[in-house]
Amino acid sequence: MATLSLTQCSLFLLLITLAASFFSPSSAQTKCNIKSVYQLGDSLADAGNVIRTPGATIIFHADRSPYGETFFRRPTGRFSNGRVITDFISQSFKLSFLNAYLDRGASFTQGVNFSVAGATALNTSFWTARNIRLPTWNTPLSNQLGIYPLGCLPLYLTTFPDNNTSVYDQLGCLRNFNDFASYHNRYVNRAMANLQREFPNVSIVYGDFYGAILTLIHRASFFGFNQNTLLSACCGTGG
Ligand SMILES: *[C@@H]1O[C@H](CO)[C@@H](O)[C@H](O)[C@H]1NC(C)=O
Ligand SMILES: *[C@@H]1O[C@H](CO)[C@@H](O)[C@H](O)[C@H]1NC(C)=O
Ligand SMILES: *[C@@H]1O[C@H](CO)[C@@H](O)[C@H](O)[C@H]1NC(C)=O
Ligand SMILES: *[C@@H]1O[C@H](CO)[C@@H](O)[C@H](O)[C@H]1NC(C)=O
Ligand SMILES: CC(=O)N[C@H]1CO[C@H](CO)[C@@H](O)[C@@H]1O
Repeated sequence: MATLSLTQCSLFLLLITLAASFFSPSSAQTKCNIKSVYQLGDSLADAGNVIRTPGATIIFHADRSPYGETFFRRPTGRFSNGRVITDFISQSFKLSFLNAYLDRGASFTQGVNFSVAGATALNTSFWTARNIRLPTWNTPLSNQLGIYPLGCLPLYLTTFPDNNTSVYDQLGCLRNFNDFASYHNRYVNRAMANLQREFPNVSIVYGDFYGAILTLIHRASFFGFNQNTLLSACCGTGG
């Protein structure tokens, strides 16, 4: 992987973290100035790759309003009304926002954003061998990526409704999907431990999105969310 031939002061994010405070005091942030950030991921961190992938905007609409309306004031391909978490990390290191790697002519001197919405951890041949069809624009990442509690997402709650109340946990999330996400994330942690052994001089950070989102749902009022509409989407698919 080309991204691993990094200098000591590059940050290699397999995932995105909720805040710079996730970094321990002994981390790269305090030892040296971070000069660049390399991001891999999916729609949680996509800064404009999928909208540059031919055909993808038929399903992924981050090229249009209301995406981007509160910060960039225009859609940038981020799956957010404003910045994605990588943008906050870059800002905290006083770096410019990461450019999408498909953005021809953009500057990559401070790192690059490889995240693509809908990315799969396994490559396309894995799926076709099992007769599972993916969209032709699917962008596989050879890396394992952590995922959030899928069973709490409005999209999944809407797509897989169930009259059997015991399939939901006390938060109203679908248990099976969350168990599956936890299982996946356990393997991500193992893979990252191996990667860290292989590249001892690179800071590899695991952002625990799963735990962070569960905390957010548990303490919704504290974070300023309305408990009653927490698991509903404002618009679009699900809710
Ligand atoms: C897909 O992944 C498998 C397993 O990691 C690997 O053996 C294979 O070479 C990869 N195929 C492509 C087309 O990258
Ligand atoms: C749930 O129950 C309602 C009313 O009995 C029924 O119309 C609906 O199809 C059921 N939904 C599912 C997902 O089983
Ligand atoms: C409801 O779901 C639980 C947990 O998945 C399952 O054990 C139980 O058999 C289901 N009940 C019915 C009536 O389908
Ligand atoms: C890691 O950094 C140390 C100190 O700069 C250096 O001695 C060592 O060779 C480096 N190891 C690798 C694998 O690059
Ligand atoms: C704000 C900024 O400079 N970020 C860039 C990140 O990538 C997107 C997509 O390439 C660009 O539109 C932004 O300009």
